[in-house]
Amino acid sequence: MNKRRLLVASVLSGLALTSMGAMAQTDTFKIGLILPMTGPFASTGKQIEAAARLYMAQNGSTVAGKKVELIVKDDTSAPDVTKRIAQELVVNDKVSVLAGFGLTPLALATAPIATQSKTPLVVMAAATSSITEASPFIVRTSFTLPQAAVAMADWAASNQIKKVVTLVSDYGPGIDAEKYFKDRLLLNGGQVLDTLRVPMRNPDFAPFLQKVRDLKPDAVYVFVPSGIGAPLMKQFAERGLDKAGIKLIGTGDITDDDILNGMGDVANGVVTAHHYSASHNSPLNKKFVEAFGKANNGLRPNFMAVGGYDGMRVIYEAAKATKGAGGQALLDAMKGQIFESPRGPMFIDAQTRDVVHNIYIRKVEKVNGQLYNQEFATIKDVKDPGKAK
Ligand code: VNL
Repeated sequence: MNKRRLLVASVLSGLALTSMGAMAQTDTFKIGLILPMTGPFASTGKQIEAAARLYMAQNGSTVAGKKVELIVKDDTSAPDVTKRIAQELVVNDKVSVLAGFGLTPLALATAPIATQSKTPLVVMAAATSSITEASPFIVRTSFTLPQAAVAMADWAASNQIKKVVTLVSDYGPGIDAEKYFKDRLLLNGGQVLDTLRVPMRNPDFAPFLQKVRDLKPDAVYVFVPSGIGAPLMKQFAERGLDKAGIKLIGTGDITDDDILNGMGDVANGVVTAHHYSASHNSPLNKKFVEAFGKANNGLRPNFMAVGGYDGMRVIYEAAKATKGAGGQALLDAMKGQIFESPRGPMFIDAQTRDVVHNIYIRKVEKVNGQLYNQEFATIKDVKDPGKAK
């Protein structure tokens, strides 16, 4: 008798467990957010996580009747770690979406996981043009380097900057930044005196900046990833390039809002092209910057934060449309989304799954004693030039 009772009890509790398990699965919508939270690119992780949490605080933690669970993991910016974490999130946690991806190599390493498991992968930071072609399940809410580079080359050529030396981080986004700037400047009748590439990790800019000084260009055009702009800027001044009349221009990654205010006078007047400035003049952005600061000890959101915030928007709206279903349906509901971002108008091109948005030309200026990228010209609805074949 006892035996029978035990058996019934265990069958019942087993049933309870499975139905609870099933419930947990269908009643939650899991987002795996993989970011560099430690190491030289930790500011990117910090900004994106803060933005994702802000989006959830403002838009509720349920979507399509399901509880949204954000699982944040630190990949330490090592591609093999990103890939392993993604695999675990898909297999063990059964996430509906993989998101984050602070650097190009991290996104590229993980692309096969998205394809094999048919899991939408939202790139919130990495910006090499080709990333979206690495998997049909990749959607991007950050930007692409060619978008910013072409705009910068057009501005330079029409502003008496004819002779330029390029100086970029030696990996995907840097190569894009160099190529698209150079080709466009040449097309505009300008000259590129040299193309310098610095190591991506722990770069020593001094010998490269000395070379720039010796070549006496009108300007040096720079790409370094978010968080690395400050030492570059410091050495630019220390080597006396500003005194020698050499201008500093680049993509907005060098005047990153996360660290811009600490760069001091050397940053003042630097002109860059990018899709987001914390001082973008719109009611939506003012609200975003204020709420972000309030929730994060006064921290200023940078372009990484906006990529994370908009990425969450794309995920939430897609989940609403599919009533929480994942896979191909969720991916399809991400394509073609059009909305107002803190950066301005933006949409996800349904063909390329890449972001289309305005690129702004900005100049660093002091506003109420603080350095900001002040937008003064707009190139509207820019598609990724890397795909306009
Ligand atoms: C990348 C591009 C990374 C732009 C960045 O900062 C950036 C990338 C970490 O694609 O690796 O500003």
